[in-house]
Parts: sequence; structure tokens; C-alpha cells
Amino acid sequence: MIHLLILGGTQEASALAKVVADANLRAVLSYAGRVARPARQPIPCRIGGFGGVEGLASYIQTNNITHVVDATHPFATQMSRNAVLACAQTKTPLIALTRPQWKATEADRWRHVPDLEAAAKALQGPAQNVFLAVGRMHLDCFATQPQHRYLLRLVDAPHTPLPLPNATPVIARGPFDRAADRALLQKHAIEIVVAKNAGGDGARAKIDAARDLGLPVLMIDRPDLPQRHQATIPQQVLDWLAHCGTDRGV
Ligand code: 3Y8
Ligand code: NAP
Repeated sequence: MIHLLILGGTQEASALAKVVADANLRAVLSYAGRVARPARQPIPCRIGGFGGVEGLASYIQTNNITHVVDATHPFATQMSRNAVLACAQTKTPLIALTRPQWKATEADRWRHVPDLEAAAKALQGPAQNVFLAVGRMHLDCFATQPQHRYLLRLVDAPHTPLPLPNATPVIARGPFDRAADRALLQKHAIEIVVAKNAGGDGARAKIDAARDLGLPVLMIDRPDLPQRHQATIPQQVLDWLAHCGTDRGV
């Protein structure tokens, strides 16, 4: 009897939750609890950390989880590492549901940086209008470049003072729209866009809008993730479920 744990927080996880609900498979979707009101799902949800590898391993055993799908964001490296270790420890089959990274076209003006710190460093220089759409969690990285006028896109209104002296938050949750992002960039006379190479469709509007407006993008490359079985569409996950028993014989 399958009991699937989906590590969520992305469009892919939501799409899988719908496919799994339609297939009447028993599943639970897990959120870290990063935002006030995560999207509603057609399957039961749990919210909050598990308590590291041990916490996840014990959750798997206590809840008779038979399979785990890591459908977290490509930058959620800690969760992905913990999933590999906890599934090895409990002999639970694991697959990642991820999305290919974006690739620059001829018309793109990308400058690749390896991580958030390098993105902040690359912003050294005279004050500019910067669109910073990397979420709330990493704004401190940019406190080393206080000279800029930042437009911040956040899922929830900040409840603590922002670490940037000249910042305008815009509260919105994706998926975003190319024309609306073009208008946003123009309204704020944005000169450069900072983005994670998230892949997928939910976050790409600003990249397309930057290209339309001939704006440079500081593209933060993906961190390394551990080796694991990977799928890019929900059907591949269903096929995997159909063909892989559980070593624990449940
Ligand atoms: C809590 C749960 C769905 C999921 C939708 C996707 C698409 C819209 C676009 C911009 C970029 C960013 C950010 C983004 C997008 C989807 C997806 C995606 C980027 C929610 C959600 C949770 C989060 C967490 C949040 C992070 C932040 C990242 C904002 C739900 C809405 C920047 C990533 O303020 C904060 O603390 C936000 C933190 C983690 C990234 C970060 O670390 O900087 N996502 N986003 C998840 C949890 O609690 O486990 O309500 O759905 C989900 C979505 N956000 O069901 O359709 O799949 O990527 N999310 C990035 O890609 O750069 C916004 O503004 O242009
Ligand atoms: P992270 O740094 O990899 O994870 C840090 C800790 O948060 C994990 O060790 C775990 O805590 C907890 N956690 C993360 N994802 C979880 C989940 N789905 N369910 C339960 N606990 C979870 O993760 P993150 O970058 O903060 O991302 C947090 C969430 O936001 C993820 O669900 C991710 O999919 C979503 N998200 C992230 C980004 C991004 O750019 N990082 C973008 C879009 C969506 P314990 O160790 O206590 O278990």
C-alpha cells in the first residue's frame, strides 16, 4: 500500500499533488513553513521542518511512508541532502521531481554568478535601480551593497525591518506574468535584475521581461545537489511508483 511523502514548495510539487489525488494514491505534501499561507492542495499537508535527517527518518517510519518525492526548489539544497540521507537510512525509495534550468538565448544579457554572495559582490559600484527577486530569506547578503535602490518581491509583507536602507517591497506570489513584470521593471526604471536559476515557468517572467527591455540579469547558478533518481514530469513519478517496490517490503 503506497503512502507517498512529497517534499513540496514548488509548482512541480503542486502539479504532482493533483495527479496523485486524481489517481487516489495516499500521499502527504510537506511545506517548510516559509510563508504565511501556502497554496491549498488536494491532498493532506504538513508544515514545518522535520528536525534534520533523523527527524525525517523518524517521520518516514512513524507514518509508514513507502516512497519519497523530493519536489523542492533546486536551491533547497539542505532539504534535498537530508532526503537522500534519510531515505538511504530507512531504505525508502526516493526520486526528485525537478525542472531543467533556464538557458540564455542570443538576446539575453546574463552574467552568471555562483551564489548569492557573488551576486552581491557583482553589484559593487555606483547606485542603480535593482530588482531583487530572490525571496525574503537571503536579503542580508545584499546589505554589503546598500547604495542601490532595491525593488524587492516578497511572498509576505516583511514583519522585521529590511536589511537594505533603500528598498521598496512588492508583495506578490508567483507564478508571474511577462507583461506585468515588464510593466513593473519599467515603472521602477529597473537597471538590473537579480535572479536564481530556478527553472520552471513560475519565476521566469522577470527573465523574459528583462530580455524584452534589454536589461542585464545577474543569474545565480544552481548549487550542487546530491546524486539521486530524477524525473521532470509527474507521469514519470507515477511510472516509478508502479515499478519500484519498497525494500522494506511494506
Ligand atoms: C513556501 C508555497 C505552486 C508553487 C509556486 C516555483 C514557482 C511561484 C516563483 C520572483 C521569484 C522565489 C520564491 C518563487 C516562486 C513558485 C511556487 C515560486 C520565486 C511559494 C511557497 C513557498 C515559497 C517559499 C519561497 C522562498 C523563496 C521562493 C519567492 C506556496 C509561494 C524567489 C524563488 O519570503 C520567503 O521567505 C520566501 C521564501 C523560499 C526563495 C528563497 O529562498 O529565496 N519561494 N514560495 C514553501 C514552504 O514553506 O515549503 O504557497 O505555494 C511557492 C512558489 N514560489 O504551488 O504553484 O515553483 O518556483 N518563490 C526563485 O525561484 O527564485 C519568486 O519573485 O520572480
Ligand atoms: P532548505 O534550505 O533546503 O531547507 C532548510 C530546512 O528547511 C530543511 O533542512 C528542513 O528543515 C526545512 N524544509 C525545507 N523544505 C521543506 C519541506 N518541503 N518540508 C519540510 N521541511 C522543509 O530549503 P529552503 O531553500 O529554505 O526552501 C524552503 C521551502 O521553500 C522548500 O519547500 C522549497 O521547495 C521552497 N522554495 C524554496 C525556494 C528557494 O529558492 N530556496 C524557491 C521556491 C520554493 P529540517 O532540517 O528541520 O527538516
